[in-house]
Amino acid sequence: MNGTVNGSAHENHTNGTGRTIFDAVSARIPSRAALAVKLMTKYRDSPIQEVTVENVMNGMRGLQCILWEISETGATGIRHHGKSLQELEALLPKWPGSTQMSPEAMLWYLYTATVPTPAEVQTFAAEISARAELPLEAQTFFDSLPTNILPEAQVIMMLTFLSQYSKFNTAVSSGVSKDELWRYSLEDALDVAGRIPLIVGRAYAKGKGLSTKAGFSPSSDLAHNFARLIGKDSDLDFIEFTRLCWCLYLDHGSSVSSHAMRLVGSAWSEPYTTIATGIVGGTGPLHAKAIADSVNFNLDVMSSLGAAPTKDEIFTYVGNCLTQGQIIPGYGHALLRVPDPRLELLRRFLDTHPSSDPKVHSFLSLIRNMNDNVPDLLRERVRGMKNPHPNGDALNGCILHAYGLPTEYLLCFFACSRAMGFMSQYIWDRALGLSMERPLSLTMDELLAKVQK
Ligand code: NMX
Ligand code: MLT
Repeated sequence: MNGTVNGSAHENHTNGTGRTIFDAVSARIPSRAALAVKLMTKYRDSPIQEVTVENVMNGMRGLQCILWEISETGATGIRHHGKSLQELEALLPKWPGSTQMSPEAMLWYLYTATVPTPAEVQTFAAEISARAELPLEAQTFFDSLPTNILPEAQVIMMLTFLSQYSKFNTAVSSGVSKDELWRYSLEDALDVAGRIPLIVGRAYAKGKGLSTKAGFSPSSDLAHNFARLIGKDSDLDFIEFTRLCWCLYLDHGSSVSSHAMRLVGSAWSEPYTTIATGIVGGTGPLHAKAIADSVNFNLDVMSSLGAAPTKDEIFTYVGNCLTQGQIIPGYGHALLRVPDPRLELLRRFLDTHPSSDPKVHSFLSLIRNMNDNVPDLLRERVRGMKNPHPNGDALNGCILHAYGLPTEYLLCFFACSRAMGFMSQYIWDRALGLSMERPLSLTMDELLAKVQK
């Protein structure tokens, strides 16, 4: 057995088909640990950047100060271990029968910086699938939650309930060496990867009055299993889109949700509660709540202007919102300074999977029309806005809505992906023995005194 506390963890499902994720992470640790030591000895006091007043006043924008092992983020889009999403799309093995990126393959890559073989992807998927179960008392707890609580609140509560099953926590309290804690966090990470789609699926089933009996099939991948849980087993386009979306949103550096998890996890909070924190971060309308807000905004536009408004009509409608001081969801980005590269992949999916339903077709062409025209208005009206382009949230939720996923489940849908992706950072934080986050804080008076000195 790998990574068990007192033999309590699952046996890994190698099936003789290749390395397990534990083997692959373990193989990478010596070289990364050596690099960490080099940085912290030879270059410990070397400056990399000046800190300006703007960095401090402006939510740490532009400050390169959080170590992120799995990706580099910049103005033009994310690179995971040096590779763009487009490059990874070409490189990573696909799930049999799928044309889209595989979340399992991408996750493996995030954890290990190596492209998995198809056999490794199968083994990894089986490993996660085998962990997709909920203890009976957790099921009872979940069933006892009233349905008038938001799905994300139910998921957050369930995750905090599940913290009692954290193998990482058990390892810490049993005095396991710091050097070995990554194994237990990886145990939890794999449990969470199986459990979070299950929890979200149950929240959906409960809200919709569907049977909650569906479980994971070991021969299906995560996306297909999730679709089964929410009764969309036969909607192949939905399954394909889930694969793509989950790959695109696993990680985007220290975004609010990820940074929240990074901060909390840095104090060794166990993975379940850490992930709940990330979902809390996602509830902000400037961050992931923008996904649902964008769908609702576009539905309002459609009911006011119809499916094919002119540019003038769009300008008048959106202009009025701006006059009222509203934020237009789905436009702008705190980091990107070009159109969100994820949009290109989302749009390509739409082009290659056109809907035969005329209502869906007209809603999605309205979004395209909005995405083409709103930036011109934002350029004109919101002078300080650094990036008037649509971001991924202008489209991702709209496509899911068109597939019949109601807006109230969108945050949870994306939480599955962000939770799984972030855990690849969490385990590296433990493997490299990185410190708890604790920056210094200062008042505006102190800031002024510093610059006037
Ligand atoms: N609608 C109206 N005003 C905006 C928008 C927008 N979509 N985006 C930025 N602004 C305003 C912003 O409020 C700020 O105003 P002020 O100077 O009065 O404070 C000004 O433009 C400059 O903002 P930026 O520096 O360009 O953007 P910032 O880094 O502060 O914020 C976001 C980035 C993403 C928070 C902001 O663009 C926004 O609120 N967008 C809408 C919500 C959204 O779509 N969020 C999803 C984020 C991306 N994602 O992929 O998850
Ligand atoms: C994300 O993927 O969470 C967004 O692009 C937000 C961000 O990067 O800040």
